[in-house]
Amino acid sequence: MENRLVSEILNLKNEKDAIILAHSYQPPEIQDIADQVGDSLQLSRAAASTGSSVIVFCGVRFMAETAHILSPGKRVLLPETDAGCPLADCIEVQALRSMQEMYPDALTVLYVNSPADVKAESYACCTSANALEVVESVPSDEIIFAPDRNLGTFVSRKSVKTIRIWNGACRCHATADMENMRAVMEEWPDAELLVHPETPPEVWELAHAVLGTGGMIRHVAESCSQRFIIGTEEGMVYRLRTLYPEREFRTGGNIYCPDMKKITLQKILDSLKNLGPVIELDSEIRKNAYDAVAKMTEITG
Ligand code: CIZ
Repeated sequence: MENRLVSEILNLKNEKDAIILAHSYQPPEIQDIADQVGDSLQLSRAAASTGSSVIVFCGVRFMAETAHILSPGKRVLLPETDAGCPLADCIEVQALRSMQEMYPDALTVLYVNSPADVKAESYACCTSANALEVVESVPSDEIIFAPDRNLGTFVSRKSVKTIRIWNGACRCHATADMENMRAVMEEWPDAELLVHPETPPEVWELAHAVLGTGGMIRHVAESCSQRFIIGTEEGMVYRLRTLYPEREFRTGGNIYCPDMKKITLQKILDSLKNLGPVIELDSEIRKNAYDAVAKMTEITG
């Protein structure tokens, strides 16, 4: 059944001039059929640079929106419209505007895990990998950082700027199971614990390094350790095992995102057949959101 679906998807993909992009938090069978697996920004850049006219984005809505923001001439499909992100849903335009009125001298730095219309109200976007660099580079000593409070706290501990932090969080990272993490560490005392900055500060204190998914991949490449405990969404463990089959990886903290698992092989096939559901944005919102993403690229290269 799975083999039949996979060959139908691969045939249709060529027929429809499509490329399949999958986030590292996607289930194994989706990562296996993707043309590229990566973090949200990497994938959006891949969408912009590909010669294919159709992008099947296997991730959650804000990621597919970012791909559309960077490549408006292409058809970006999100195979499951209901694949959302509770962190992105923690913020909306009116509420951000109220905070901006409270701090009129602050510039807004917005984590890419946010809706397109809120990106459009921001000065610059950032990812978990470049948040500190973006905050340090924007021309203001006062910053509104949104929507993730843990990433905001992580940045504020390293920056001398005044950071006004939005009180949002990723439901699955913010509730990382510390007991499970400690138990796995006890079972693998020689392992390095790598955790995501969306986890709370008490988790960082246990960790060898606090990194986004791209940073975790680079860290493993440079480390001499054989074993790693991964404190981010469990899909990342499959990604790391694929990249480094000679090393050992386990999840720590039971971090599982139900939205990331809403995309299935059947939904990808249906999406290719129907060339939908398509991501569409108001053109003014898309343009202003593009400016905020472009500002990040200007800063970080
Ligand atoms: O933006 C991304 O890709 C996410 C959700 C995590 C990361 O650290 O790359």
